[in-house]
Amino acid sequence: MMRPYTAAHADAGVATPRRPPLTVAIAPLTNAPGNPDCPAPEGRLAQIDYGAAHRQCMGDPGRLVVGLPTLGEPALRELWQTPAPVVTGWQDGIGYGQGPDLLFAHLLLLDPGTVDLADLAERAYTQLLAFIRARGFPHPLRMWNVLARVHDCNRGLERYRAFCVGRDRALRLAGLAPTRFPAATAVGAATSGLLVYLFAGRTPGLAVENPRQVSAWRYPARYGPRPPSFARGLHYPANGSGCFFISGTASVVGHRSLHPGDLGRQLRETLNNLEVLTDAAGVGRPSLLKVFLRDPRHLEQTRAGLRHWAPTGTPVLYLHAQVCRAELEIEIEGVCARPPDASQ
Ligand code: 3EB
Repeated sequence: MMRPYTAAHADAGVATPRRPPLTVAIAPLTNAPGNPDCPAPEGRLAQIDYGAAHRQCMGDPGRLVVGLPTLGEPALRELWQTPAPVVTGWQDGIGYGQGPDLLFAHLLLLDPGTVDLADLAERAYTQLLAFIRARGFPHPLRMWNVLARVHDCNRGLERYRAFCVGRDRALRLAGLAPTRFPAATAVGAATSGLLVYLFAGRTPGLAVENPRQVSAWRYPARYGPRPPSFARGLHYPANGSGCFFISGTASVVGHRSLHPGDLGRQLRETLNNLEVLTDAAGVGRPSLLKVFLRDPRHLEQTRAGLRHWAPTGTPVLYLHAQVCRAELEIEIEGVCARPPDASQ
């Protein structure tokens, strides 16, 4: 039942031996590693489960429960595997799994709403960036941000926009130029807490921007005092054990949201954006997709629309989440992989 997809990229001119590739798969919640009945395999870099509330698992630092409900049956989880042994541990509230080429790390901060979310986001990012640097993986490649009450007000600013202020401060203080920003997703959850988790690398990735979209870090000030600091997509070649990370992608053209409130049109625009981005990156169709829906009633319509676009058998994980612009109904992220044969 588990459908692994291999993420491998041609790594021209690299003298070091190619490692076996990274794989990312989604699997049913049952009969999968992480079940009490089924111990974690050697090379499990990260296991991301979805549930009602965020939860770090003290006994298993490589496992994270993200407080977003999955839509449809059966409940699914995400598994990231590297063939080499993975070291896991805890440090100052950060849980991690470390493979040879990638570091997985997660941090969950209390977010009572009395603290400025800009300050909280800056703290989370500063802590995570210092941690990955100290472990020898200084390059943030792919980051997920899950916020509570994303559209509520934080000192006169929408909370998502306050989050962007703090994230941008921390990334810039860490000396990261915008061209080195990671691929990212930022969504709202019904559960409390600020959850940030990531993959980081020993070497930098290569950011790819979307020709149909203004780079998020160049958004005009009408979307908030500091723009969202992320790249639309990012290549990470790493000895053949890499992939292309696709950021959360929505019905944004230029910098504007198109088709407010219209799921069908937003889905088509989003798929168009994904198509143009993967073309620009020189990769094929994503081999794994994650869909964030503001309204769970849109599940069947979205499924039907995606069937025509994603190759048959592409694993798709549907999650109930708030997209960070209030007028957007849907956001889609993904990972692009190539079978190892195709990358030689
Ligand atoms: C957009 O294109 C839609 O703030 O990290 C997508 C992916 C979006 C990531 C983020 C925001 C973020 O602007 C929103």
